[in-house]
Amino acid sequence: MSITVYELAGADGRVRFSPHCWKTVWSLAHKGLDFERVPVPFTGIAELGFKTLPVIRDGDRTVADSFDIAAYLDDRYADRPSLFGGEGGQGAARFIERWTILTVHSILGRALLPDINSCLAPQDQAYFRRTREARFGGTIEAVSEAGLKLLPGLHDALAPLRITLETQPFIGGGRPLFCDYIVAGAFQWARVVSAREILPVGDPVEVWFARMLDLYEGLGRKAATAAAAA
Ligand SMILES: N[C@@H](CCC(=O)N[C@@H](CS)C(=O)NCC(=O)O)C(=O)O
Repeated sequence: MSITVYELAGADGRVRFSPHCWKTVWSLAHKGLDFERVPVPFTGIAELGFKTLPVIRDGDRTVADSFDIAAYLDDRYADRPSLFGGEGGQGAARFIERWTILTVHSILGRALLPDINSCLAPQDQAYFRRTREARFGGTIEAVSEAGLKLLPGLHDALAPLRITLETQPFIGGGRPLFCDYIVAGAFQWARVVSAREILPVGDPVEVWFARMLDLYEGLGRKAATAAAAA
């Protein structure tokens, strides 16, 4: 039976921008599982009985949170390619998750606010503006302006990732693991909502991200972008 993944979507349901949902979509593809992707607007999440997405339904099991979903999939489908490469890999992936949120999301999540807002349906825009302006303490335009000034700093902060990817094709080593999906989810978020160049062409991180987009028959690369959907 196919697994259902509920994914955050824009006004055009094909536009799937959530970094956390991308982690789950790539995880399901990594496991070689059949899955159906269901678009959900911000204001539709509560109707599902959850506060955030992604959420998966696998038969009678419902699992929320991208990291918990990956752990569930590795446990339930242990005979399929591992997402963590074992318990130590799961611990290390937790570090990568925290690092990504503190280093990458903290900047992109500010800089991209107006881009995210513009791809949402009107009722979602009102919700998004209200919740994000309360969270960041300023208008989404002002927070984004400050966030955009932090982008050069993001380039510097990516140095450990950059030098790692100079000597191995994936963060997971010779093959992609969940830790790769964690970081790639953040750059896919930017790629779907904005035409802005976040990773300079030829940078080892950009070369790795291109490799990530090509995985699973170009699953990430084929994603509808807000610009193409407009
Ligand atoms: N730790 C969670 C975070 C999930 C999360 O924050 N999802 C966002 C979308 S990227 C969400 O659903 N937000 C709903 C809201 O802000 O109302 C995970 O990894 O799944």
